[in-house]
Amino acid sequence: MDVIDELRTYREKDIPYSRVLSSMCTIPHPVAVEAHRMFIETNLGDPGIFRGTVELEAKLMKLIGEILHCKTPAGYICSGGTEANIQGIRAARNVQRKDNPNIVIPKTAHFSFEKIGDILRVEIRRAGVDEEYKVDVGQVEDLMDENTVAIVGIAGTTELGQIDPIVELSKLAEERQVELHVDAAFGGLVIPFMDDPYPFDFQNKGVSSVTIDPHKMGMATIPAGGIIFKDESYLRALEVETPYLTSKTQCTLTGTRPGTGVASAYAVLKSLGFDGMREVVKTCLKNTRILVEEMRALGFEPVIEPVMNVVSFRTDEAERFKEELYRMNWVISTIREPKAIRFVVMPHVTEEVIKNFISDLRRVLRR
Ligand code: 0PR
Repeated sequence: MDVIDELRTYREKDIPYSRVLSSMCTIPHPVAVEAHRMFIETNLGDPGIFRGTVELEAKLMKLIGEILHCKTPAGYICSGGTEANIQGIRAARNVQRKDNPNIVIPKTAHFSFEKIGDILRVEIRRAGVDEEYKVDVGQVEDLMDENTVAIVGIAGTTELGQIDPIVELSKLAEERQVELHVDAAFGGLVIPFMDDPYPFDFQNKGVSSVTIDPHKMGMATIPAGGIIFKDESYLRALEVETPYLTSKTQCTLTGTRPGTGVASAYAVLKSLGFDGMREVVKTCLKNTRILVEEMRALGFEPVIEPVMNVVSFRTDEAERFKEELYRMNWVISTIREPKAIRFVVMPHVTEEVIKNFISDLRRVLRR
């Protein structure tokens, strides 16, 4: 058997996206695939060699800066939201210079913050949420002290797609002179393309950094996460010297770093344009409504009325549903609090996929 045939046998065991209702990743846009191929051997870890790719990344940063209302964006494309969050908090820690640093995050934050506490030796304090699962700003304030270096807000929580009150968090960050990191890994490429978007970004003066991942709703190829700071000074706080490279310093977490994410993210944003992105988001939101209607007809209620294309439905039998559906080759997920089954209505989750899923869910319910 030739090695490609061998690879194929393994790849065929993977579940196709048309059966995956729990992923924040999706089938990359065709233009992203083409861009990825063109940049497949690029390494932004040695920028003096790949100077065209470096230029393209700078252009992409400007474009993302435009989306996030930032005139002086400074950042880069990284391995994903986890690395972006690490770098956001690392920069905050380094610019604030406090002896026993702590950060205050919402209870609903992504598990990447667990890793951050461990790697950065920053104490993680968790604030509770209100009845709509938005962080309670009063609790954030109560948890802050003289060693707090940053507070965190989420624009599109992993489990419910909720948006924290970033406007209030920003005022608090300004008042207390700490950094505000916004985790918009998912929502960063959804909210700006919605009607009447919530101001979650650098429009708020207190926002220091934003995580925004093209490999989620940006339909770029994996890996393509994004960390954007409000200005260069935060990148400088991450710098190390690189004695034998074409550059003198490096502020990224990884050394060798693919240019494919830069090219694929740029290709999608540029070829679809903001209008094209609005269409993609509109379709995902429409399909989310269809899913909610179908689920309501089966007796399921969403935990919150969906804000974006993430929706969870309360049920005490979440684990059973997840397992039985997985046996039927459907992938859904469950959340921590309350007991619920969770869906992410990505571009690959079409109306037809939803209809197929609902008909199989009916079979599970009849058992
Ligand atoms: N911040 C938020 C708000 C996230 O939702 C995620 C990932 C991250 C940060 C971390 O991003 P990376 O995974 O890119 O480092 N949220 C999804 C999750 O953990 C990621 C995911 C993607 C999960 C595809 C499953 C999957 O099939 O649920």
